[in-house]
Amino acid sequence: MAKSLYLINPLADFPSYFSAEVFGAWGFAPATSMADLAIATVAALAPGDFEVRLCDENITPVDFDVAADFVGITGKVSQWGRMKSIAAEFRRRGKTVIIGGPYASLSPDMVRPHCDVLVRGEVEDIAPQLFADLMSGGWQREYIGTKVDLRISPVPRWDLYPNDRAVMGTIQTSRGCPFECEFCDVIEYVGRKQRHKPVDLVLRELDELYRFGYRTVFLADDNFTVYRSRAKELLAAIQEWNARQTDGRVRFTTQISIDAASDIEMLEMCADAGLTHVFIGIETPNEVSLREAKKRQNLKRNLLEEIQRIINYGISVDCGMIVGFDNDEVDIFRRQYDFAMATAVPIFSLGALVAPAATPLHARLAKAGRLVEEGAEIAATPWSTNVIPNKMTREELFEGIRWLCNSIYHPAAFEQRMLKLIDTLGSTRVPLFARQEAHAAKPRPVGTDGARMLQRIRHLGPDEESASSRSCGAIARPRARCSAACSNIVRSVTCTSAPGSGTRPLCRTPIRCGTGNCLARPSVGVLPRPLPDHAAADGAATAPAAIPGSRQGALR
Ligand code: B12
Ligand code: SF4
Repeated sequence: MAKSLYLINPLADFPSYFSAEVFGAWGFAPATSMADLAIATVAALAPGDFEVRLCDENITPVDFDVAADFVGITGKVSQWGRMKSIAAEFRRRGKTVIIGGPYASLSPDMVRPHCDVLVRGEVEDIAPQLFADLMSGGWQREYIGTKVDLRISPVPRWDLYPNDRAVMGTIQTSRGCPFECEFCDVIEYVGRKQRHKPVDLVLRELDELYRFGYRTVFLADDNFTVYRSRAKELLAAIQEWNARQTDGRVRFTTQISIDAASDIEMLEMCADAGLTHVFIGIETPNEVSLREAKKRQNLKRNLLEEIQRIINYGISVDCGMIVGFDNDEVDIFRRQYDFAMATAVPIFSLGALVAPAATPLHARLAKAGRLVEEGAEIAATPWSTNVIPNKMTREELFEGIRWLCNSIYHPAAFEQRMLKLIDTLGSTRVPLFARQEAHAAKPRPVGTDGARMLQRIRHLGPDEESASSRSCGAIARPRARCSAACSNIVRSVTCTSAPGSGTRPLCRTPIRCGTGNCLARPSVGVLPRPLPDHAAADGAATAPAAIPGSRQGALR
């Protein structure tokens, strides 16, 4: 007899740079920024005699009355609170709960008591056994997967997913990263030896996403460009694929490391294929901290120049920014601010150094007695950390982050970086992709909502109005080739609660942070010690002129 499986991607425990709570908060239907690949992939591994239903809780509520034999839950550390409560409710109702995914794999001891079946690691090769056991009723308490050969990857079941409410489709073309950043759990989870999906399989997945209406796709790789020859082979195939599409072309976004900037052919091929946006873990301009973190690939290079080179070739950049390394002094907040303002990068995903459970950093700090008692889960909370910093107090760290975040996301500061991006994107070379763009696809509802949000930003206040209208005006100028600006502006309105405040928002935008306070105009955060001459804590309206050393005044 057929069995049924209900697979859930739970809501995150808090908003993040990557989530899309802003849709719901502004009265649009809920949405997610990226379609969840984990549940769509596990669904594809289930044999035909399993009836599978998917629930991405970012889009639809969990149906606790579902008539399913098994409930499967995925999740990252940021979803652990919600994973636990969903599992508890289904178990209370007598369902058999299976938990897998990154968090279950990296923190199995935390997860084990909360499920009936724990699945650790990648499952493609153990899926036949797992599902056969579930079918026969003789399942084990725990399954451990291996580092699989991606040739056996199934095409995800996007036919079961609510595609209309996901901004981007998702494809993982490789797993693993050869670098060894001390704080990174990627290499613990999927390894340092990068494994690659065959090109024809990637194209089949692309066909499928295209069929479901996606015209923006996130390549969910840890480091897309690090194996140069393989990346170029795939890019050539993607470019050809994209040129063949008759109902609008696809834009891609992915994660790369900064070393890609020194390979001009790589930049040209990325941009020509339609890669319009990348995330790069820049982390810090403090070289001593980069060395401490074993972030070798960021050393001995001019980071500002290399970021700008990528932009000049037509690819906009988001940067990861970390403060609180052992070698960071309290002047780091100001140094990071100056660094950010010297770039044409609107979005920085900023956070304190955290020590995820399975990392070398966690082991080193545990040995030194420098982890706070709450454990690694605190690491997933925005503006918090499980690390006891070396050269500042935790209070100084949180105050500093708060100042830094308020400063780089002040509308005038954001505007300055955005205008620079619009002005320089593609200034060295206009990508083939941009030159070829002939036909537009039919707008998707989630995209139309994004455009409406863009229009509303100007009503938040005079600074937002200025930032929004100058940026939009600049995009409209013939010189501008900025395809990324609009989505950057919309993403800037996603924010999180301020450190230590519990309820106060960091920026002036209404988002779902659970407080309802976001519509009030908050004040700029408490200042870190190294900046005594900064604007008074309640001086939000005058902040642009008050940010020491900034050139924002010139924009007004
Ligand atoms: C793409 C990606 C993202 C995308 C997600 C896109 C999407 N919607 O799918 C974005 C950019 C949104 C993202 C965000 C974050 N991410 Co991320 N992300 C990744 C990345 C690079 C790939 C994940 C992926 O798509 N894998 C493909 C799917 C098919 O595989 P999988 O999820 O690994 O699952 C496999 C198995 O675990 C198993 N499985 C999974 N679930 C289940 C469930 C059941 C029931 C079963 C049986 C099996 C099973 O089957 C799959 C196939 O083998 C990984 C690193 C990596 N290489 O894994 C990090 C990673 C998962 N992310 C991580 C983190 C920390 C985050 C953030 C918290 C970062 C932050 N500080 O904000 C946020 C969280 C956002 C949120 N909503 O809560 C950590 C998780 C660590 C942990 N202990 O949980 C990872 C491992 C690495 C890292 N440090 O970035 N991420
Ligand atoms: S480059 Fe990125 S994915 Fe690779 S080890 Fe460093 S942080 Fe992890």
